[in-house]
Amino acid sequence: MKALILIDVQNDFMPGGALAVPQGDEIVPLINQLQEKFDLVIATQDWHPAGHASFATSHKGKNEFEVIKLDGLDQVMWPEHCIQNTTGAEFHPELNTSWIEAIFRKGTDKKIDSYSGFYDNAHLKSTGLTGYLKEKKVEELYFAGLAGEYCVYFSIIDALGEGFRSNLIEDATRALNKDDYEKARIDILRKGGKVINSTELPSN
Ligand code: VGL
Ligand code: ZN
Repeated sequence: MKALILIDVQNDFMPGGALAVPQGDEIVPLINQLQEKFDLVIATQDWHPAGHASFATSHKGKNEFEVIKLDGLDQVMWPEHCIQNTTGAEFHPELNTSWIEAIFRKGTDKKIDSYSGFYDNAHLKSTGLTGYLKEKKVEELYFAGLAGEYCVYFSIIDALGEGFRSNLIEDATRALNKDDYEKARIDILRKGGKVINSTELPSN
C-alpha cells in the first residue's frame, strides 16, 4: 500500500500568509491531480495554541527568525502562524480534501514545536501516525507540501526511521530557503529516501 502524505498545505504557509513559503500555492493544483494515484491520502496540519513557544512574540526581546535554545533544543522564532481555528490554519481553499482519510495535527503542545508529522521536535510524543499507517498496511510513503526543509524534511526523516520507504515528490513542495532545502534534500538521500518528480509516478 502506498500513501500520499500532505504536509501543512495551510493558508499561513501560502503567499500573503503569516509564514509564507515563496510560490507555496503553486503546488496545490499538482497535489490535487496526484491524490487519486494513491491507496491512501493523509494530511498533517500545523495547529498551534495562541502563545506557542515557537512564536517570537512569546519571548521578550526575541526577533522573528532568530534561533534560541528552548529546553536544550534549537528553536527558530517564527511569526505567529497556524493558530488553532483561525483562517491561517485552514487548508488552502483550493486543496481538494475529499480524498483525505485522516488529518494528524501537530504543534498543539504550547511548550514544544513539532515539525514532523510523527513526533514532536524532542522525539518524546508520537502523533500516532506510524501506528495508523502500519494498521492500514502502508509500506511506502510519498510526501508533498510545505515547507520543504522544515515539516516535509523532518517528516521524511522520521518516516525513514520508522521503516517506511519514503519519497519526496520534489515538484510538489516549496521551501522557505534554497540552501537549507538543498541540505535537507541531500540528507534525505543519504538516509535512504528518494527524491522524485511527479512525472515518475504512474499516470492515470
Ligand atoms: C513549519 C515552521 C513552523 C512547516 C511549521 O510547516 O514547515 N515551519 N511551523
Ligand atoms: Zn508551526
